[in-house]
Amino acid sequence: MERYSIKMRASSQERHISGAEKIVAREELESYCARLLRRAMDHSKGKPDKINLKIEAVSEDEITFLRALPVTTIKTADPEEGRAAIREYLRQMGLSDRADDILSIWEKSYAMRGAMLLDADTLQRLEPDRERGVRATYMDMDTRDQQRQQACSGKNHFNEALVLATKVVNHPNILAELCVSDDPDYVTGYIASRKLGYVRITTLKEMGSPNGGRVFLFRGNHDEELADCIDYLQRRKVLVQMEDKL
Ligand code: PML
Ligand code: MG
Repeated sequence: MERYSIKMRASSQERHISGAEKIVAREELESYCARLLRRAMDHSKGKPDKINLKIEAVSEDEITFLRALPVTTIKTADPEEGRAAIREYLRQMGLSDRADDILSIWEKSYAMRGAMLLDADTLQRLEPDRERGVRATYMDMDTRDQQRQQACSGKNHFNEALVLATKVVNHPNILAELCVSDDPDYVTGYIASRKLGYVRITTLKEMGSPNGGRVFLFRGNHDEELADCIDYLQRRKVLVQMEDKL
C-alpha cells in the first residue's frame, strides 16, 4: 500500500498551539491534510499565525505493526489522588525510593515541546536537546482502524495517546511513560509500560491548567542502547492495531 506521513504543527508568535501526525493511505492524503488544517485553526489554545504541514512518503517495509496496549482506568477525584496512583505504580515497578523525585522532575517537562528522557535509576536526563526534548513521532493507528474511527478532524486524546504510548513502551529500554495533557480542558493522564499496559488516571491536574508533559523512563546503557532508543522514538514508523479499543 502506498502510504504517507503527515505532520502538522501550529503556533502563534512562536508559541506552540497544536501538533498532530498521521500515516495514511495515498487515497486519504488530501482529506487528512484538510482535517489537520481544520484542527490547527480550531484549538482551545488560540488562533495560529503559522501552520506547518510536512508530507513524506513511507514505504511498507519500514513499518512495524504493533498491537495496542491493554487499557485500564483508575478513577481519581483530584490531582493529589492521581499522583498517589502514579506513585503506587512506580512503587510496583521497584522505583518507590525515586517516585517523589520522578514526580517533581516530570513538572520540568511542562515547558518542553517533546518528552523528557530520564534514566530510571540515576534520574539523569538523557535528551540530547533539553529544551526540545525527545519527540515520539511517525506513528498512527492502522489504516483499517482509521476507517472505523469517525470525526477525525477534532483531537481524540485517548486514541492518539494510546498509539503513542504503544510505540514508546515497545522499545526494550523504555521502562514506562508518564503523561498529562497540556490542553487546559483535559485532565486525564496515564502511566504506561509493557507490563502494566496503558493505565488511565482520570484526574492528574486542575481543570484550566495548561501544564502538561511526558516523561519516558529509560533503563540501559548510555551508548548504543540510548542511541537506538532515540532513533526508534523519533524516526521508526509504527502502525498500531487498535482492535477493540475504538
Ligand atoms: C495529549 O493531550 O497529548 C495527551 C493526552 C492524554 C490522554 C489520556 C487519556 O485520555 O487516556
Ligand atoms: Mg496538547
